[in-house]
Amino acid sequence: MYEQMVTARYYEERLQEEYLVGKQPAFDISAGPIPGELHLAAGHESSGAGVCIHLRDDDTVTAPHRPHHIAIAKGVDLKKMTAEIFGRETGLCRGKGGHMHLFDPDVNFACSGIIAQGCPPAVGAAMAAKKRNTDSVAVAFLGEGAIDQGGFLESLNLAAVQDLPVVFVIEDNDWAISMPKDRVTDVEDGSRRAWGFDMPGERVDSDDAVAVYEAAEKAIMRARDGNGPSLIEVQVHRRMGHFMGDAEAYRPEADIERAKQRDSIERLADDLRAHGVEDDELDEIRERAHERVDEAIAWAKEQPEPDPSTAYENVFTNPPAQTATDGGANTSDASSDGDEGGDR
Ligand SMILES: Cc1ncc(C[n+]2csc(CCOP(=O)(O)OP(=O)(O)O)c2C)c(N)n1
Ligand SMILES: [Mg+2]
Repeated sequence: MYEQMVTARYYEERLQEEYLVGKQPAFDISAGPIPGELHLAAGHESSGAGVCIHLRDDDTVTAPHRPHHIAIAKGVDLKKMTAEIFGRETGLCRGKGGHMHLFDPDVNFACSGIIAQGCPPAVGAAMAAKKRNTDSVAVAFLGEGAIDQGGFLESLNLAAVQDLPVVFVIEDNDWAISMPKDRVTDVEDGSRRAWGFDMPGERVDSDDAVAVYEAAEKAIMRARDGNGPSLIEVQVHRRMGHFMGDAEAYRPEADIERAKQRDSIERLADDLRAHGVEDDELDEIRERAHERVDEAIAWAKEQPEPDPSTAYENVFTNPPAQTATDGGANTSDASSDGDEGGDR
């Protein structure tokens, strides 16, 4: 878990550096090697690592718009994921998805920029696992800002009524962009949403990866043993802005400070030391993680950019008339074009 967490933290530190290249002095979001939005998950690492350590490749994970720590812990190929974030041809989605739309069928991982969107597909994956008589499970991660979405609540209901092997994990970082949690819900403990669906709900109230590990173990074993769904809420902290470039004028300074002080990585390191792990060993893990990240980023930056002529392959839209290759008469469904990679 420590290795996954330090990998995720360092990965994002490196992405942050790469992201800022070419974007300043006036912040130009479309410039540089990583154009578009970038939502960093520094401060969320305990949830990804503490949950995914219990999962196998054949288990499904869906994640929201802040996905890197979860993708890394689920075992998504770091090189292909990085190439995707840099918009390269060899990326997980041929550079068309970017950082919010990673999709890796090898380890059954997907994420989306639409909040709570991962819940129905996770329930679908759980239903498929049950119908196939396997003991695979599905886990849907979402932010506390998404717990009033219909997709989430309907997913809880279907999962409960059909006893499906799915676990919902709410990452509560107290903020939904600039909106504090207490302005959108009177329910302080999001795991209580489970009560209305007669399923177990548990909140991990601290940045303690070991406590997440224990709560997730119970929920995932329950799902794997055929005993139905559970809901977990994990308190995490957003160490950064909502996205890169967010000046956070809405956020009290003390809240930013608090987020930085409650570091689940430091806490886990302290726990490990208390259990006899030497500093040398922790250094070694960190070095190995840094090497892996640096290698993935260097590899991704050398990858080719996609050929512009492939822009409308494998997407659910047609080219605008003036750019259509058939002279503007294209009325076909572009999603059926381009057989290569069509399974993605
Ligand atoms: C259905 C939908 N509505 C609105 C948005 C815009 N949006 C993007 S992130 C976000 C807040 C998400 O907050 P939370 O779920 O707590 O996740 P966090 O960013 O804190 O990790 C919103 C409203 C969206 N992506 N999808
Ligand atoms: Mg949030």
